[in-house]
Formats: sequence, structure tokens, C-alpha cells
Amino acid sequence: MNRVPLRPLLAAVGLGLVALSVAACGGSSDSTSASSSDSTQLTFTLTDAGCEPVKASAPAGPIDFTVENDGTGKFTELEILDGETILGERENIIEGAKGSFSLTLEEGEYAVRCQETGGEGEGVLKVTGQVETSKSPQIEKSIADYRSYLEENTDELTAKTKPFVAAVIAGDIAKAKQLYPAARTPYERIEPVAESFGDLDPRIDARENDVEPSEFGGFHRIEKALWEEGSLKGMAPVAEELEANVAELERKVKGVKLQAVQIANGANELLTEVSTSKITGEEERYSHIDLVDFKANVEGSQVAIEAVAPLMAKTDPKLVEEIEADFEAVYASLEPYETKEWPGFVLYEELDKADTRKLAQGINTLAEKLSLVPAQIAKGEQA
Ligand SMILES: [Cu+2]
Repeated sequence: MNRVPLRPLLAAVGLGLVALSVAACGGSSDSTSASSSDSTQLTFTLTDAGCEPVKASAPAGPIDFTVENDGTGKFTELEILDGETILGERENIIEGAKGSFSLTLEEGEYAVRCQETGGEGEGVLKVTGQVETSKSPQIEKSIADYRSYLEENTDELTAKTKPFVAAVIAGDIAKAKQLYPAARTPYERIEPVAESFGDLDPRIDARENDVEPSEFGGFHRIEKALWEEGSLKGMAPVAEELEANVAELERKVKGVKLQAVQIANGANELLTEVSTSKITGEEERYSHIDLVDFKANVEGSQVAIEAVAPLMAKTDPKLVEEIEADFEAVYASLEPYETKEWPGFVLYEELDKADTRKLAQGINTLAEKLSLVPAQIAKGEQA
């Protein structure tokens, strides 16, 4: 979530997205493979200079993106953008690591960004040709199901942020602290969608080291005031801005175009969130309510997978079952840390190395299987 305002490199006009309905082409494909013959395979390499290739092209349709890091870890993410909207991304690909995501793209030019600041090193992906734009009823249903979850959570975010903001403006530290976790939960469930809207996610949810000091606002700025500074002095405008940004998110979610494969990508991103910022205690470094966010990320990931699972019911029912079991295992691993009192979990500080290792293991097992889903959804968006 380290993003400076995006360069308006490409006009957004006419660059849309379509979900693709691929006719079943007979024969069996290896259902556990992350790639398929029906999708275009594109590999990008992160180096310390940026990303390679700088110019790429593909036929319109489903594309599986593989990202490898050959650098020293200077750049660790790759984003595909349509104007200012991030259509797909993979974050936290550390030195020597690999990651993947999939998208269905129609004709147009897309920006490929590997460095968080944009600028030199930004590439172009040229997509040519036509794609079938009809959507199967099941794809429509998957998207509609997830959309209602999104709207439910942005509604809840608005409802829970309001009293929190009011407490901050009133200078009521105890009340603001008490209301903080409930406002965080709906956001953490749907964070990848918020991340797709340019700098809206950093405005709401940036950590102190993610942005310029002058731009540090949102939830975590107030969290710092509440728990570290012990004073809400100067926080009223920050709180008002948070409320406005949350309202903007709610508006944008209502109009967002979604592909089934993006929902699957989002499920993966939520698990990356867990392993990089919750298991490390980074996200809620002042309040230490990281396990609250942890569970919210997992819940959001599960709902996303459940929405698209019917699209894999025929191609790989076994994987769907395994993923469900792995989700249950993750919830079971969290259970010992649940409490009746605020905030509903023990604080991060109370966890020792063995605890976090065990939690990480469950997430890693699940993440490995979830990473197989987007490519399958992209190639087989069929009823
Ligand atoms: Cu977050």
C-alpha cells in the first residue's frame, strides 16, 4: 500500500474489461496446473532496474501472469493498470520468489508497473484482437454474490466508522479505542477491491512507513494518536477525512466492474496481507489488534473463493474441497486466541514465536492451494 498518485500515462477511454466465456474444448487438462493451454502465459521479471519486458503483447482473452524476482528485492510487486485502476497485481514477491495472477483483458493498452513509484521502468502491455463478451449465468451469479458481500461490507464500514469518527472528534479516547476494531473489520475483509482504486487504500489504511509523513492519515494515524501519543489533539480533521474517504469507497464499489478471476486474485491477495502484515504485527503496531484483522482477511478470502467455487465445480471439485478444509484449519488455529473481551482476540504482543509460526503454517498451506485458483477461473469461466 505504498502508492504515490498514479501518473496518467494511459487514457482510460475505451479500455474496458470483459469476462470471457470459453467454450469447453474437450480433452482433459491437468486441473492442478497453474497454467493452461487456453490462456496466454506472460512472464515478467523484477530486477533492480524495474521490470522486464518493458513492452509486452498478448491476444485478447485470459492471461496468466507469472512474476519472478531476479533482483535483490528492491522491487517486489507487479501491477496491471487500466488508467488509474489496478486490474490485477501481485505484491510481496521477494528476492528469488515467484507469484502469479490472472486476468481477462480486451483490446487496448495497459500499463505494467513494477515499482511502487511508477516512473521509469514502467512498461506497456498491448492487447489486440476480439474476445467473446457473453457471460454465463454462473459467472454472472458469482460476480453478483461477491458484489453483494462488497456492498454489505462497505455499508458496515460506513456504519462503524461514523461513531468512531465522532468519538475522535469529541476527544473521547476510551470510546474511540473501544470502537476502533469494529471499524477495521469490514475494511480488512474487502481490502483488495479498495486497493484497486488508486490511492484510496493508502488514504484509508496506510501504515506510517508506507507514505510521506505529510500524507500519513486514515485509520493508522488515529491508531497512533490513541495508543502511542495518548492524545487526540489535531485528529479531528484526520477523522473527518477518513469518513469522507470511506464514503468515497462506498460510492466507488457500487460502480466497480468485476471479473470472476479478479475475485479469485483478491482471495490470494488477502492471504498475502495476512502473512506480510498480520503475522508480523505490522498492521496494528500501536493497538496490537492484528488478530482481528487476520480473521477479517481470512473471512474475506473465503467469501471470495466461495463466490467463484461453482466455476470450478466441474473442473476441480477436489481442490475446492481441500481449500474449504484448509480454511477450517485456519479458523481452528485462531480459536485458542479468541477472547470474550475487547477486542475479541489476545493482543499481538502476547503471541510468542511458536504461536506465530503455527498461524503462518496454516496460512501458507491454504495460500499454496488458493494460488491455483485464478488461472483455472480465467481459462474456464464457463457454467
Ligand atoms: Cu490493511
